[in-house]
Amino acid sequence: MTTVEINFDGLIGPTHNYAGLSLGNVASAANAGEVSAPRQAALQGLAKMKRLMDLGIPQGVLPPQERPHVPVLRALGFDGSDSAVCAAAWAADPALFRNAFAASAMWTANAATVSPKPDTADGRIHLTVANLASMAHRSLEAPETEQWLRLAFSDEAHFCVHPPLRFGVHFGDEGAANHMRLAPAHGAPGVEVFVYGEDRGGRFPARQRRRASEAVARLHGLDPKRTLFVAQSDAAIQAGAFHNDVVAVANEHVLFAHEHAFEDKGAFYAALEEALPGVVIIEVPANEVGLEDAIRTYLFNSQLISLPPEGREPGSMALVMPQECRENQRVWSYVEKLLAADNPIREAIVIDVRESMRNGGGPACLRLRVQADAAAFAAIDRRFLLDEALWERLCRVVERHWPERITASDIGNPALWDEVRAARRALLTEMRLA
Ligand code: SUG
Repeated sequence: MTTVEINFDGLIGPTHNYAGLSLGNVASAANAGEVSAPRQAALQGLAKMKRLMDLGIPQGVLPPQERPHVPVLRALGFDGSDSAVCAAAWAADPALFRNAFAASAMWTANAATVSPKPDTADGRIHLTVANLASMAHRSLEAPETEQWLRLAFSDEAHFCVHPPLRFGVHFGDEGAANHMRLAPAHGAPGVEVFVYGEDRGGRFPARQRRRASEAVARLHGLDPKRTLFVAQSDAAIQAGAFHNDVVAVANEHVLFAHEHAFEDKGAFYAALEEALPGVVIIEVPANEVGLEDAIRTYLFNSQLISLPPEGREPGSMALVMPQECRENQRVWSYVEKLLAADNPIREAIVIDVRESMRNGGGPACLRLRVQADAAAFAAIDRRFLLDEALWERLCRVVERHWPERITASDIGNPALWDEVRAARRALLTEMRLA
């Protein structure tokens, strides 16, 4: 077995709701207060995992985190039983409680930054847990994320898991969503591209600090000659591209990016071409797909994947894209043109992750990529790897335990708190993680 790429998707948790918590994420703001469908959301996510598994691509899964996050509420002075803590927090500060209720750990592209063996000085796979300091609800995720990653990747002969960066927003780090790796093949040495934002006083904040990216590159022992730090364009951030993966995606030697993704694209493309001769840069012109359409449809938040060679031209890739792309005439015309042109992207696989999309999370947000050779693959804790049987069992747990819908006022309902806690417990038991 050569080096494979495993997608670790976050299983969408039973508290999935629309609370409008993310400034700069236009979908989250637009849908604030709407009724969510957690059961359907989780089944959509599971269907996406199955679709990739059926293509022969290894698939992993990370469980939802404990929400409501009772420990953080206790640490803020609410006490009593778990239910009493929640009731007191909801009564005193509903906005705080909504932050402690978010299911946002589903977007595992923000769980960590991952550098595979061929890029690191010690030849191990390095993972740095993202601190997600910029948004209150997301800043709660790091400790449990670290716990799961340490369990899944516990074999120190192959993996090195780093804790989240300190210094809060000063070193704001949002993980793989602002990181791209380009290489001739998954198993070959690659160029790691860290995309950061610079606050220019606009209405929306930049979330990824350059210093954070530099720290991650140091911790992973990356070769400076094959490491690029690139500023995200402020125009993209202000249009609602709060992470780079909303306007660009890379796979092997292919970069697929919007014309306005980067502040100085000329310098970036030149540096990339020098570091990786043979790189294919597919730039989508703004007059064909404007930033607004790109952000509404999440074309660039597609998963760009290498397809197994059976029955295909070698080196064929596919974009696993949200159905919102199919529904937008301008974007779909572009996709049809792209598929007909001479480049490695041969297929568009259209999927439905509408519930996640309505919070600004597309297919690529829902997965963390880990590239592993045969020995590292064998060393991953099997409980986090999906096969047909586990997939079936997870679907049954979701169907049985996940709430059908959550309204804005349900978030303060004690019966719902009990229901979602029991749902997560049932899932952890099924995954043998309880
Ligand atoms: O951080 N949405 C997430 C979406 C993350 C998407 N991830 C990537 N682009 N990789 C965020 O803004 C909304 C939650 C709410 O409003 O209820 C939210 O957290």
